[in-house]
Amino acid sequence: VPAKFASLGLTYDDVLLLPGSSDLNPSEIDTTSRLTREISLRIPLISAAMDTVTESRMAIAMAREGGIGVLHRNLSIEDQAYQVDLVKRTQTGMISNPITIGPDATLEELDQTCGEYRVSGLPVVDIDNRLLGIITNRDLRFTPVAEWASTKVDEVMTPMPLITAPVGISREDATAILRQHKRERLPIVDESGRLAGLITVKDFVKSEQFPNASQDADGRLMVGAAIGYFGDAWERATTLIEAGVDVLVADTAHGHVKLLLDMVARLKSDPATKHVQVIGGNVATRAGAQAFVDVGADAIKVGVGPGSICTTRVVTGVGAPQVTAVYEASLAAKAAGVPVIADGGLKYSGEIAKAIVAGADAVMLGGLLAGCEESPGDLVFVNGKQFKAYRGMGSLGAMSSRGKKSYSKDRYFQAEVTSDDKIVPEGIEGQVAYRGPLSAVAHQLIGGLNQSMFYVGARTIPELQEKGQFIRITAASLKESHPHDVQMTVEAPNYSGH
Ligand code: RVP
Repeated sequence: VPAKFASLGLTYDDVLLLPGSSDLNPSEIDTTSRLTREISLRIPLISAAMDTVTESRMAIAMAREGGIGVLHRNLSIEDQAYQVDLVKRTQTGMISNPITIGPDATLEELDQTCGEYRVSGLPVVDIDNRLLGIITNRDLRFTPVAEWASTKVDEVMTPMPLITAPVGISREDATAILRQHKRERLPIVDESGRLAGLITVKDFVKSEQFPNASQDADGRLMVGAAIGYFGDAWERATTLIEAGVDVLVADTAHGHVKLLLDMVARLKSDPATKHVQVIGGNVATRAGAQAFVDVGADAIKVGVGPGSICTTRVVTGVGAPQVTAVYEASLAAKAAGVPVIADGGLKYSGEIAKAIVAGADAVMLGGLLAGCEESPGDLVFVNGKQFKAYRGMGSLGAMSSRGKKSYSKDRYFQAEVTSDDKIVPEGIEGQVAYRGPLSAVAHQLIGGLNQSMFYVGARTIPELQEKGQFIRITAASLKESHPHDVQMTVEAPNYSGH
């Protein structure tokens, strides 16, 4: 019989990391870490699967920085798959199935498609995908906008013959051709004249600009997407896989549940799905983590109740303080070589290192990223200050049909509740300060982690996990840790009070 009282649970504010002897040069520090059994990231940050945090823009920005975004699932299967597609088409060495347009489309339709995919030109192909020409901003310049609805693409496109390249051309050769002919786009064409891909200058520039980017084997940005376990969950998972998702993330408040474990087991054994990485969760105990190890999960996500917008612990009385929960889960996961993700509850950059020392390989962030330019939702002005909305996926707003249909109620086991006044929320709706572009926010978070590693004397994340030692602290120490006995006059980019 397990003991009625487990031992004391600790969380981020209960501990500090002891400084360790260091013979490092800060520039040697490497934050590369494992996201799953098969995927590594240059920075161990994941944006949360929440409808005020991660849609395609955030996922693109996260992957460019070297982390990854998990697309939320409070939207239809098609819409979520479309978001995956938007990420997979961004910044690539070569786009293998470029967006194209037919010769009979109007310039108005062209303009719409270009806007939707944020591109400035498209290859023109016939029904058999044979390349007929290319149309870009430049070709549109001499047609007044008033005539766009009545002008066909093939009237103004630049027709074949174009400068093209054969399938399999190297990156260097492609760059040389683009440079020699001063072109921005190089269509890749097979022997029968069919369009097989597209290489653009913009993509090359982007890959130089984002040296840490998280890329798949074809050089495309990596992306994760949230799935459930209920109703059409299998269809969602397989549709996302078809769209090219790299990681499926079980997205539920309580993962230690048979239906979900069965789903992970099926995803990891079905020949059509088992190549995709699957993250199981959320759990907060060693037994919960062990259950996901046993069904073959590629990583385990930990966190029941630590989230800044979460009320699960007060509404249900269930949860476990996050540092202890991560440590307990890691005892099961590490023995099996499965990475652990600490999800929720991080308020400051210093807690990334605390999570890692407790046994995490990466952290998932909601509130710390919800204020970014790239998160969904508009800026709100309150008393001259800028904010962005941030809400729990278990909040009334996210689970009710207010606004639009909720697809993710099963995260809180309420899939079958149809009337809004019968919903039992486990989260709140709020707002966080606007923080500007993700690149600046990520810079501060990773800058903090680099300093943690230097102070502990760890060159790599595995070294940090091994060398890092906690000291338990008191409420008086916590007070000492924060600025005290002074009135703050200027907010720092990584600290605005507590
Ligand atoms: P935080 O980073 O502290 O804002 O927490 C984000 C995490 O909180 C999410 O990744 C998710 O696990 C959890 N969450 C999301 N919605 C809710 C809720 O409504 N209770 N909780």
